[in-house]
Amino acid sequence: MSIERTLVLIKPDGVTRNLSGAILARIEAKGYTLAQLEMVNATREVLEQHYEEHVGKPFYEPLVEFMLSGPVVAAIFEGNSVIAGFRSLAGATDPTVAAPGTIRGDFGRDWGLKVQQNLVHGSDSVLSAEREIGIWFG
Ligand code: RTP
Ligand code: MG
Repeated sequence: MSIERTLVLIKPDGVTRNLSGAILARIEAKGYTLAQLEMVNATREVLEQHYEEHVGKPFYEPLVEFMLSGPVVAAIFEGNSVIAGFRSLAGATDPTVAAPGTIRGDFGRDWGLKVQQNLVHGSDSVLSAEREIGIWFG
């Protein structure tokens, strides 16, 4: 057993398309427990910290602009191996190849947009989860 915490973000595409409830329900249905939940208008400062590993990549600026385009739902979920488990539920980064049944495979968009509008973010390691939870929840 490895009880972990992960940071989940529902990106502006998920919020504006009224998918927040459906996405949270899928995560809870898999057995993960909601520990904290907040709706926020992200600031550029927060996004610069959150996406610091991507600074300089071609999609970085469009990604930050996209994340500033509307409210974001930030959540902490807890559970056994929730970090890998949530990423598996989210599916591949590119919605075009994300498997059907995953959040991104079922709902995500990559139709010639500047950045993949793939609905959710999930931390990718124990270290990034703690770092990202600190950024979004202090
Ligand atoms: P995330 O961090 O959002 O959970 O997604 P990820 O690990 O699957 O993907 P990552 O490589 O960390 O990229 C962060 C987000 O940047 C956008 N992106 N667009 N070539 C592109 O158009 C591109 N590449 C990345 C996506 O929104 C991705 O989730
Ligand atoms: Mg990532």
